[in-house]
Amino acid sequence: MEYQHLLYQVDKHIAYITINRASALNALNQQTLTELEATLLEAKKDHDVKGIIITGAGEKAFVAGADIKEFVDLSEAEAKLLSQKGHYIFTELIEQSPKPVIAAINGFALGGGLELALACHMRFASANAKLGLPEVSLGLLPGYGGTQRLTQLVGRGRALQMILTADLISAEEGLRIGLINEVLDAADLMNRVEEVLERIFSRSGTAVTAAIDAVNASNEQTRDGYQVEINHFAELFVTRDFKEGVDAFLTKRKPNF
Ligand code: CO8
Repeated sequence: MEYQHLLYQVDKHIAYITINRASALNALNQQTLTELEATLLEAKKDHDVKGIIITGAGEKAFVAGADIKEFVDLSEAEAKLLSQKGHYIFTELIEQSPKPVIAAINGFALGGGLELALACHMRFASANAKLGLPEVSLGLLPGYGGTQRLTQLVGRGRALQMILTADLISAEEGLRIGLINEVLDAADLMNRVEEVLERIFSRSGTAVTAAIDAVNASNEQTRDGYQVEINHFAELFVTRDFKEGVDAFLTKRKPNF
């Protein structure tokens, strides 16, 4: 399928979703959000896809936020609908994806762009990346989950400092405060993310999915994360992957999941 603002391709079990609006530093307009939803659904149902990388086209930006130019004429009701649409995509299709989703942050990740990265399971950044939630400088606050997910990742004090000052931080600072998993030279970014995914693919897919769900439950009010972990742990005992993993360990060979 052809997309106007996204590139989508699958290679070696990885779905690559590249936000491609270089003229607006890959800002997420409504059309891009709709296309993001479509590609995520495509990746979800494709049995060949085992993991997803989200990145931005070009060398300057991952995603420089929601498209500010589209905000001008939005009513309160329309703003709410748009925020809800973003929440649905970021929470249900990215954070709750049974397949690992990694953000390869290749430049500016601002506002809704950083919120997109925050919804991913991991964030790897190039050394030139700049991160921030500058919404209060526009008279807004983060509207795609940033107030919650940034707080969960870096703690209340640091989240409030970033959100209230609207200041941008470097990738290195992001690494220091736990927002970024690893910082890499731009030329090495994609290779490293692919390497991490390949490592995950060598593990039990069933167990990986269960682990994502159990970790997600730690931040949910409607589920007891400890109970979710206990349930998944017990369920995994009857899977083929578990029998294979234990047998491989006992017979000193590599597992074949
Ligand atoms: N929206 C629309 N256009 C953008 C955006 C954006 N977020 N960011 C950059 N652009 C456009 C610029 O307008 C410019 O277009 P043009 O050439 O037509 O004037 C082009 O991209 C290049 O940008 P600059 O010339 O500004 O490039 P610089 O290198 O000088 O600056 C910056 C780069 C610092 C990234 C600067 O572009 C910037 O500050 N951008 C805005 C960043 C921002 O404030 N992002 C947060 C937006 S708000 C948000 O994300 C809310 C999320 C919650 C949504 C809830 C839905 C209801």
